[in-house]
Amino acid sequence: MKITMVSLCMLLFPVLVWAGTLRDDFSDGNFDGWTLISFVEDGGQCTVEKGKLVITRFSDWSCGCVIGEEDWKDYSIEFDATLHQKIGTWSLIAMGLHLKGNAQQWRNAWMSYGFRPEGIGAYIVAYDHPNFLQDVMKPMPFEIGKTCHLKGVVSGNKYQLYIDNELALQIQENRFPSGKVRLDANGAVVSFDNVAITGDEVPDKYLSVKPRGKLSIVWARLKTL
Ligand SMILES: [Ca+2]
Repeated sequence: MKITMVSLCMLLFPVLVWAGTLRDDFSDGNFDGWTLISFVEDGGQCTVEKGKLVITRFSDWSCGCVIGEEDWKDYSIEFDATLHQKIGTWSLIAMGLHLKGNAQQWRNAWMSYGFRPEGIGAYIVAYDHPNFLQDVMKPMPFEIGKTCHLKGVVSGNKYQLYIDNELALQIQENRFPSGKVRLDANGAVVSFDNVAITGDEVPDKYLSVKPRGKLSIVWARLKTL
């Protein structure tokens, strides 16, 4: 019977794909697993304060933390974010989806919420350095110091931005078939918390587990079975 069940599992395994969720609430005091990248070399700053990821960017270009793999296709990323201080002309909470390239030549669908010269609101930019392939805006109220819930979803060539669980904007763009994920601050001090990335290629992982935390104990027990 055991052999039958094992054979069945082996047969089904390639067919069934479970979406994984990568979570980080920064409660362990670090952003291990993420890579800090600034668009320009004069940099920005990233710290973890009171269990939140805080990205500070003193100029208009973005500074961000990147995670994931270049072959990630359909996924969503959601998080709580607060813009604490407006510094630049562009002061934004932002994220990059289907990110490829190095820090100086990024290409991605870039979604943001906050202040730009055009006004206050939600934006999606399809960006292939140095070209803006698409740039769409929706005016929306925005408040400094207020926490909002942002969600970016990519499904095939469709990119959607949700703000506080309402669909704010969407675009179709065929030029970014897959890529990593980035959290950004633009000309602002922004804190991020409760990040969850879900997708078929995304591993099931909680990044704030301390070395001697629960998961390590479970893993140790599994290995002794
Ligand atoms: Ca961590």
